Amino acid sequence: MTADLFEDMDAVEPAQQALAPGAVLLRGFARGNDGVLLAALDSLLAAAPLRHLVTPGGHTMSVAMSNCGALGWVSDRRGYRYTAADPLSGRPWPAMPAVMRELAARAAQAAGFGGFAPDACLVNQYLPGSKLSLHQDRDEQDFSAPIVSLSLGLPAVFLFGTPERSERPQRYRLQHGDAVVWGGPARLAFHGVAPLADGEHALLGRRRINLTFRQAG
Ligand code: MD3
Ligand code: FE
Repeated sequence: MTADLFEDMDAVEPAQQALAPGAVLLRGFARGNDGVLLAALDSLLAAAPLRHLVTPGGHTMSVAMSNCGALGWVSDRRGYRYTAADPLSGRPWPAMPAVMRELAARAAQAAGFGGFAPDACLVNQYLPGSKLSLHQDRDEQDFSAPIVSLSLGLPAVFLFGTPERSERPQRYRLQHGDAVVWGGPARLAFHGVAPLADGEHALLGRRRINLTFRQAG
């Protein structure tokens, strides 16, 4: 009886955890929509396949990336930027599926950021061993909008620092269905992902997908 009541409350309002001022973790926020999300993801990746981008320094990233929405984030020897067309195909990035846009807006709302209207969603795929070095996200026009991330598949250790690179980052385990909203003083924090541990996820197999929603333009 009591257990049922608490399950119902979780479904309506998932647990919120403040990681830092402006950074809110919504555990399991997208879990109930994972099937729809993965179907939408499959069709967008068929139009804009995952690929390993090269950094301006000439390193090939271990994370494979694609995008949907009006703008997509790309990197090459010339630098980092947002583009309206996929450089692989020359065509516009696939439209952002409504389920993704709406989940991102609802997560932002739950964290206190009303009116979030992302125009870019970066898709990151991690296989065992893939990692993302500490960095800031600063290629967007307006840092007053938050960034929303959704994690799917294998769990990852997320490294969360401060706007000063020198500060030692905190570590958080991000799991299937978790949403995190990064706004206000957290918006320019250094962050990264530790090398993905091997494992098997019931829906995604041996990989982790992270979606980051941005107001880029
Ligand atoms: C904190 N992605 O795509 S998501 C990225 O798990 C990126 O794939 C990671 O960092 C991933 O740029 C982390 C969490 C995240 C995203 C953006 C942030 C945390 C952030 C922007 C500012 C501060
Ligand atoms: Fe980032």
